[in-house]
Amino acid sequence: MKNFLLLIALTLVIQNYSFSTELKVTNVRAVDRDDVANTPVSVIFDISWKNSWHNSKNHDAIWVFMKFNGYWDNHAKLAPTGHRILKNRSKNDKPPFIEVSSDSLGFFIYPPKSFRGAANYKLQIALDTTNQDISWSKLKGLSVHGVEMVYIPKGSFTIGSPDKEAINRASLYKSDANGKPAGLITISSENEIEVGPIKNALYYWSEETLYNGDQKGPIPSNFPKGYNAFYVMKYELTQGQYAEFLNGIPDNWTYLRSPIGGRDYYKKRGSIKFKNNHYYTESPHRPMNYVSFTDGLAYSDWAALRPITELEFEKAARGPSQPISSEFPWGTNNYDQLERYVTMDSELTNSNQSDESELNDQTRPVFGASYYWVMDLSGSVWEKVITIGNPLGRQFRGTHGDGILNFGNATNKDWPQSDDELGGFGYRGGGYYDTGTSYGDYNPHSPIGYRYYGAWSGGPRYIAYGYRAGRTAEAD
Ligand SMILES: [Ca+2]
Ligand SMILES: [Ca+2]
Repeated sequence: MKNFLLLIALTLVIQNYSFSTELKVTNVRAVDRDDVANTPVSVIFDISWKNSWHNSKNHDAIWVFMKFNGYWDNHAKLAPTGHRILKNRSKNDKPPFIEVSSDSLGFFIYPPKSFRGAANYKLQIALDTTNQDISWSKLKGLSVHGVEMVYIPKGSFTIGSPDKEAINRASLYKSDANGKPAGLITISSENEIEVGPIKNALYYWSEETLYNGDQKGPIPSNFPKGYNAFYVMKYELTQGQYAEFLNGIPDNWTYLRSPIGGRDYYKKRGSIKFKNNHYYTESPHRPMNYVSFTDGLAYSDWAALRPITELEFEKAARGPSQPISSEFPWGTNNYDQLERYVTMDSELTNSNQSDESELNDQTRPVFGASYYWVMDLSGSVWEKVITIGNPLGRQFRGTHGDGILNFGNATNKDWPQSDDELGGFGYRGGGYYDTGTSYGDYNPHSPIGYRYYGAWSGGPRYIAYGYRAGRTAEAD
């Protein structure tokens, strides 16, 4: 302990960041190696977030990663072990779980079992000093970033929707020998899925290949189907997170990635501004709209995450429960109880009577929360997901970003790369277009199984289009 105190003189205090939703990372400082106490170069910071949980079904988690700002090759690698919990200010005094990813690009932290409430820890995270050059000047530019996520456990689930109406919205079903619906498909492994008008194969109605999909397959075994465990962002990507990303990439890449510039950007919920050489927003919690798919992919690569597939979207929404007709992610086929809405001043919020701390399995329809308590999968902004309805989508293998972009673009070879209708992704969940626009099949909420635009790769930046990233879990 004495040696540890001596280290204070050698520490660097780094700019504090606060993040989207209720997540805060503060008091960040780097600590030099101390050979006497056998501590490696490490980073100390406080991390706290509200409404965390770990119950018998699943848990939330923060994906934490670090950047050496000012460097092109700037993603910090973490040591596999040697991390410490310096303080636990949560009401449960059991330690949190810390799981460093096998690619060393970040870690998940989540609370101990039987936990519900505010999580608050002071951590000391060891950096990998073997496989990266760490200088004191590099540490000066260090920033720590966090993303709230939800763990979706391994297990079988059923896709599609049992109502006839959903068939005309290109929902996925089990085919009879002639391509007609003969029940629903249960995904009970990551094995290849046959697609076509073949008995027991996956199939769907399609009047427009560009929108609904090419009705072809197979969906390969290494295409992430949602059977294996994965993490998905608890909320849609926010404007605060996207501003953080823009501040973390080199100047000449911001030309490509910045949404600022369109004449109606600020009229239609856009809030990111640029001042004193810095992107910022006064509405950091607002869902990020005006995000193209290539923007979303660039964010995913930078944050060492990945896009999710439309099958993973259905798993995150419905879990293992049996689909009901026109079902929304909160488990009913109506929004009678829903208190989550976009205000006249463009914020996404819960009405005064409800607070997210009251979310439980019974109040899901109030908060619009999915089976696993993922928020806003239906409603708010449309979610861009990898489609099964196009060869560029089906070649997706679920690789993770490595933190490093190429001139502002994601570099993963298996990810689709274009917004101009070449294909590879599509839209799920419906979107909010403007104050006063009427409700419809997709506006602003769409049932889980509806996928009329499930293979439409057009529509770059727009008021109603958002993004949500994921990551494959390494433990079941
Ligand atoms: Ca949404
Ligand atoms: Ca990359």
